[in-house]
Amino acid sequence: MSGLSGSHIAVIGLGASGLAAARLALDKGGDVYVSDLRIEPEVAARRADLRERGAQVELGRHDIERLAEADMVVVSPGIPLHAPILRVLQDRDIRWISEPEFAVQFFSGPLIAVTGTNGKTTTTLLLGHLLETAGVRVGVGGNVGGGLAPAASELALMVPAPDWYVLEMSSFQLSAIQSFRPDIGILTNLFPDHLDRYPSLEAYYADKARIFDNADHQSIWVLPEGDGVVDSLIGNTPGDRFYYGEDERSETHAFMTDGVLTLCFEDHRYPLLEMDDLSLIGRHNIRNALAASLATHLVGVPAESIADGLHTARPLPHRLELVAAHNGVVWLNDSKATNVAATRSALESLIQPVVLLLGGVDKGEDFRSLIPSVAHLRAVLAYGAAAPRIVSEIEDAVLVDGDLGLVVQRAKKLAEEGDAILLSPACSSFDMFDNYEERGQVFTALARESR
Ligand code: UMA
Repeated sequence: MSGLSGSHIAVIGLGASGLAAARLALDKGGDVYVSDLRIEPEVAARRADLRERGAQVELGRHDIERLAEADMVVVSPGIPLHAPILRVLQDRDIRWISEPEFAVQFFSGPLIAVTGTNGKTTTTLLLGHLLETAGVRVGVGGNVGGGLAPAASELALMVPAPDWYVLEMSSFQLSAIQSFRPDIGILTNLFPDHLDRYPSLEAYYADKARIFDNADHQSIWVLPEGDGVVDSLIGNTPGDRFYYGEDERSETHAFMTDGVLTLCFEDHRYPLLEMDDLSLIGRHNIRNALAASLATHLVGVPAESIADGLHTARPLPHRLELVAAHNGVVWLNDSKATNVAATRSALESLIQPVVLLLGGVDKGEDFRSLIPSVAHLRAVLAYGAAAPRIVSEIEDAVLVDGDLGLVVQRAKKLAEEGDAILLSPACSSFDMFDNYEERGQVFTALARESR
């Protein structure tokens, strides 16, 4: 764990990642320069905090000469490649790294990295819970956000240091790694997403595949069984592969059999938990639980302890979360579903008729691929910026021109006893909300007022 004294560290972006990276760099003795284009009070408050710790912080601009003279440039994941500042860095042949790449240099133990289009936060936090249940001291964080877990750099400051680190990695964070190498890597699934940021699906998948960059024969990979896209992405990457899936196959080490989540190693079966006893709703959460259980076993945790952890696992906010139930109607908040695949998973997990609330920022995805899953729909209510395209692509979808309150009123009128009213927007929330958490909180409040 080398110190940074005498090194000039530049950090671009003063959101959660930038703040964490700057604090870590200061803690290691670095000479830190942070810049962010925003000047709002929340960013100014972070500037004051960092200045007190000895950093130079500039808001409203990026000083390219300061960046050019830095020994290391750490870039926040939310800054897209086409951002002017990154174009200037490229023109000046100035390399940068992502915040987790910076952080892992100061990790003092083995690392499990979780990536994929959907389920990575649930899998990451469930994995942390299973390891903690087994008495493993674990540092969990990364892309998680939403106040659920810290950025990677904060884990590098934990005292005492954890035995294991678990990081959720987004494609944005993976796009700027160098030596990042997980001891165990989990790739949950791959579906189209972030098409508003990537020029093509292949470019998005290529960033996901960076998790394999520094693999060697000691690497361990936990993968969904029978996923052609994942298999094509991992190719002949070195390391041992362990598969999970709902069905028992010759090569699966974690699967469902007779409704019981089960591990199988060297032909020995370890039953873990009845599916109905898992508090996380939906088939996709069964898969997430199988992935987390398999990785936990590969750390060396016995099946009995994994079973205890699964038993006490609790659902996460905004992920198919039951937030209200009255007059025979259940209200489900799936606000974290910011792409079509996530919404499809939610619909496939429900058996009752559904009033589906869809809409938000149009990220360019094809809503028609929802149609096979909309068979048991009472109604589809489309709102927000993407609504016109949703209505054009999904027959019988109704455009509701107004805020979420208006949409909820319409949903309440349409729902019948035994139905579910599901907010699973398949879009980002930024046209009406600060983030998916706020969208979920507003929906939850509206649901609870709708007695
Ligand atoms: N900025 C500049 N110059 C620019 C552009 C932006 O200074 O040219 C500044 C902005 O003003 C802003 C900051 O850079 O202050 C942007 O930082 P950010 O968007 O990376 O925000 P963070 O708070 O650091 O959050 C990021 C992740 N956000 C994104 O990847 C968009 C958070 O994931 C993550 O929790 C956090 O780092 C900690 O690691 C959120 C997310 O939505 C949950 N992730 C996406 C997803 O999960 O789908 C990838």
